[in-house]
Amino acid sequence: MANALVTGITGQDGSYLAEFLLAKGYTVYGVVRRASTENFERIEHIKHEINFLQSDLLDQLSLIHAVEESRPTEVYNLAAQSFVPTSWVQPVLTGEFTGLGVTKILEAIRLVDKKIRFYQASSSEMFGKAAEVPQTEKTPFYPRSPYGAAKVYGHWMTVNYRESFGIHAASGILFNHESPRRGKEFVSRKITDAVARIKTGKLDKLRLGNLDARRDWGYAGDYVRAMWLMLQQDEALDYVIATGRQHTVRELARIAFARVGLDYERYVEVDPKFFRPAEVDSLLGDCTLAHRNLGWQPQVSFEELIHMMVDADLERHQNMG
Ligand code: NDP
Ligand code: GDR
Repeated sequence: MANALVTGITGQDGSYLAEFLLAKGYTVYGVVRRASTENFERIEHIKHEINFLQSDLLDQLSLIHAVEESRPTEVYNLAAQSFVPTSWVQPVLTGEFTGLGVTKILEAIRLVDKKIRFYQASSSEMFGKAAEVPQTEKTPFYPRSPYGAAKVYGHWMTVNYRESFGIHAASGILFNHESPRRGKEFVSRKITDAVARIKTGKLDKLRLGNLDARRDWGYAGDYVRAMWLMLQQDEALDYVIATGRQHTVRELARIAFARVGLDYERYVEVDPKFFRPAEVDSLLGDCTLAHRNLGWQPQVSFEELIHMMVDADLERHQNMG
């Protein structure tokens, strides 16, 4: 059966993709970087089924070794410094992980075996100050953060290795996707975790930034299926993956608080500390191409997603006592 190599396997998407690939019968190899404390919370339940390889996006040789050792038919590059605000604090490091890291993996593939199929985790943040609504594969990029700019570079390198060396390299332009495994600094999880803490008497107020920002939010479990589908096609292309529906942060908060019978207006406060130097006000994706070519469409609605996240956080906080 096929081998798959996944970078970013300890992250939200990596954990869902690993589950998905294992269920399909793949032998899964996961790139992990050494930490003083093991960071396997999201993959605890499947870690005995994964072959871990120590490597880092900053370290070219370790990536070549990872590809040589795993002999994959498919490589999924999910690793990145993925939190937009941190990219203003550490712009150079973000460029090295999120941008140049892509080239390092592509080089490893080119050296070891050009027949390996490659998936790059591109992002709707590349559209930034969006030139049109909704955004498609043809919408020009206008990134608004060092993170977005680094993703644009990684995206174009993926296209270039496809066109220059004939590598089956696909770039998934994924819009925001969330789950109970989302990092707690991202707005959806920050809200659902706070709802659970407020409900269990551990927190009084929730401080947020721009409540009017609009995003096209989907469920991570649906989105990893799209990644895999892209690598099963005869021709590698770029695909927008989105729900085609948009909500504000305010609506997200309202639905999350309402799930436990609370009114968000009593608990949410705006704190300018969370405003960004340049905001991406509005993103909305059009996934017609993915629907047509991949037969992909999202299965979990926005409300179901937020309810799922609130329920999981509430259960966790109740069990913690
Ligand atoms: P997470 O932040 O949850 O996970 C990021 C992963 O990257 C972690 O496993 C992390 O490892 C790893 N990583 C970071 N730096 C390095 C490095 N130098 N070397 C090796 N591994 C590293 O992100 P998500 O799962 O949410 O996202 C997956 C990918 O998809 C990212 O590239 C993200 O930018 C992109 N994306 C995400 C979207 C979303 O809405 N979730 C939308 C569009 C794109 P560690 O555990 O050691 O920190
Ligand atoms: P984003 O996700 O920047 O879109 O990037 P995030 O959840 O951080 O922000 C979404 C929107 O919410 C607004 N916002 C807040 N955001 C955070 N984190 N904390 C707050 O308190 C807060 N208040 C309001 C933000 O200003 C923003 O407009 C995510 C990441 O997963 C990227 O890696 C990925 O590429 C994109 O989604 C698509």
